[in-house]
Amino acid sequence: NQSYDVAVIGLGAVGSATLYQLSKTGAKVIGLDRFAPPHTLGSSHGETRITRLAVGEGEEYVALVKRSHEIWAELESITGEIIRTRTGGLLIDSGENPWAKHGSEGFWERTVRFATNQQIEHRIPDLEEIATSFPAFQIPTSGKIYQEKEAGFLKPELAIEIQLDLARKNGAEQRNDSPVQAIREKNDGYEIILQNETLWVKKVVLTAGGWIKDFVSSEEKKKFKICRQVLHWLEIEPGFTDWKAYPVWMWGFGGAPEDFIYGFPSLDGVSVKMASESFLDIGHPDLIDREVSEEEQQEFWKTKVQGKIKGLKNNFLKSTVCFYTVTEDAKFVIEPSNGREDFLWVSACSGHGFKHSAALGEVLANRILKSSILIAQ
Ligand code: PYC
Repeated sequence: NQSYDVAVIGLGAVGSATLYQLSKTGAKVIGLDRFAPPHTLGSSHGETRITRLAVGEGEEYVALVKRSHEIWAELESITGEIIRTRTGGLLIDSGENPWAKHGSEGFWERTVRFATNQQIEHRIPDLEEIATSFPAFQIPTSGKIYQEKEAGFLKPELAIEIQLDLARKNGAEQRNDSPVQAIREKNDGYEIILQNETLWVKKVVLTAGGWIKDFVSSEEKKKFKICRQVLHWLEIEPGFTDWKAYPVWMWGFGGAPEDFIYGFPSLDGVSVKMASESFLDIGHPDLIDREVSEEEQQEFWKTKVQGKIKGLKNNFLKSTVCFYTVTEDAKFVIEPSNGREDFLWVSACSGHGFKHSAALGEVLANRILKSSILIAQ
């Protein structure tokens, strides 16, 4: 059997970051993925992800996103590629109803509070100013706006690819198309059962996204909802506004978690990417419908675009499906498996994880390397 110090299972946002960080330490590491990352079947594809510093989901996440920005800057200087683009960001609350998840009640207020506490540069612009600068947003007079300077977007596929490339250059092994059949606990390590091979590893970091459900107990499975998400690229109405100059934006407009839209500046001058969120539990990533029907697009147009966003045509140039793995409180899960610190499982970024992933990889790499076999339950 081949043997390694650490196996990282699942090479998406957090797994690729963990493999990269481990590879810098000289440990003998292997990364495994059921597909060939960066791929379009998980939670980290679709061109862009928002990054913002005042993380309304929890003040404890602010340090993680700040550290991630530093790591991406390091990766950019190593490779000459651009992972993060600072566009500024708007968080709009229609003020008609408290809105949920991005979300939970008071998300806008928490964002402002965390920005103030953490000295994050921000302003509360008035509606007239935003109507002049960004006329696409049809914000009701009850609306309120938070504006953050450091917000912007990340290129998720590029970030994953760079971290995996660098990890391999540092000596990490990477196996694509290698679904793990089972992980068997031994006294001094783990057997990782692949289709035609068994690996022996001292430690495991399981970063399999929604596929974590294949490896945890039935009780633990219940913690995770698998929620299908659809990303749309809508054609720009020529001459209305300069969509390339827009910030990233998030907008809550009602009392349900789905009463939420977000979007990006146009990258190509032809289309704008925007999306909503769904919290319906599909059960397992393998059960997700990957097709997007015209009916679904028209429903999105009617309920999420019409009356809210101007300067876009009812013409969907592209729609793609990804998913969130979601916990009840939208907090991340990092847990020793069976009480063993030498097997960490990590999941459920609940739709707000990508911006934290580089730093999470660093945290996980440090923690797994320091771990000894058993901790008291
Ligand atoms: O975490 O910034 C975020 C986000 C926006 C929309 C979905 N996730």
